Amino acid sequence: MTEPGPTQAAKLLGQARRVVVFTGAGMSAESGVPTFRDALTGLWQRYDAQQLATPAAFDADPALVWGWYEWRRAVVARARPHPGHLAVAAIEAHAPHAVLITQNVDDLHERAGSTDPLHLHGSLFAPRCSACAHPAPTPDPDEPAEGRRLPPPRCDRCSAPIRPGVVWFGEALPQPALEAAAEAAASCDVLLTVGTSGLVYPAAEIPHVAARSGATVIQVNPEPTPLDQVSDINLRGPAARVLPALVD
Ligand code: BJW
Ligand code: ZN
Repeated sequence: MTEPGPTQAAKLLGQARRVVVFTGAGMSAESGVPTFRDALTGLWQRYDAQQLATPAAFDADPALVWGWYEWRRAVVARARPHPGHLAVAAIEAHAPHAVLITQNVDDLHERAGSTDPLHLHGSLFAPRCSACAHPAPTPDPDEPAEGRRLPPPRCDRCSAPIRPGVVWFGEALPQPALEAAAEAAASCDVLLTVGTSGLVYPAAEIPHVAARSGATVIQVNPEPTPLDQVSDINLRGPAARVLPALVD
């Protein structure tokens, strides 16, 4: 028997009552947003993303970390959703019950028409005070030059530095989003995982939860990942090409 492919995946998605779509950085790659592991291009190359995305890095050098995030926010603001983002919105619209769970801190799903994605790792567009958590306005989009350190603005309540509204290593994920994601994964018929390395926990647990609960797991990724083990169908290719073929 041949390996199940896109035709089988499209059929399963088309027939499912409860669908979960779970996305990672590869989902946005073809919109020009580098993946987390490729994020350090240009002048940022001498830094390590895993070390910049930590509370310790922000405490040690807030201007370095704030500058990196402001540069990334400018990259995202210039980016546009691709046909894969539109296909995800179409899958959501077609299924009787659908939940979109994303690890991405960009807003490309929303701009493609997806409603209320669960952002497990926060957002580039929700800065808050690093001390009292009071929400802060997103600064004007005059983008910092690539590689520029930029002192963060200060909280208007307590004057502590403003931090990006993202989840750094060692920090807890937003509890309501994580609970809703785990619940959706435990009760879906089909989970479609797209463009994630499946290495960062607890988010990477989501496809495992679905598989353990008896759901069919479909993976879209050009490269093998640890999620191959729980995937019933592996579609090896880029999101912008593979996803539209699932909704034709
Ligand atoms: C394409 C493509 C194309 C390319 N089409 N595909 C269990 C075991 C071991 C460690 C831990 C564990 N549990 C927790 C940990 C520690 C840690 C962790 O997981 N570390 C691992 C590295 C080992 N986890 C945490 O610290 C988490 N917090 C926590 O556990 O807290 C405990 C706690 C509880 C209670 C109180 C207090 C604490 C937090 C994790 C937060 C992760 N945050 C980041 C940064 C967000 C902000 C930012 O963007 O800067 O989130 S890290 C980074 O990784 C980012 C991403 O969302 C996340 C996942 O990455 P993703 O999306 O998978 O991207 P990549 O780049 O890894 O992969 C891209 C993929 O796309 C590849 O597979 C490509 O092939 C593919 N691709 N082009 C389709 N065109
Ligand atoms: Zn404050």
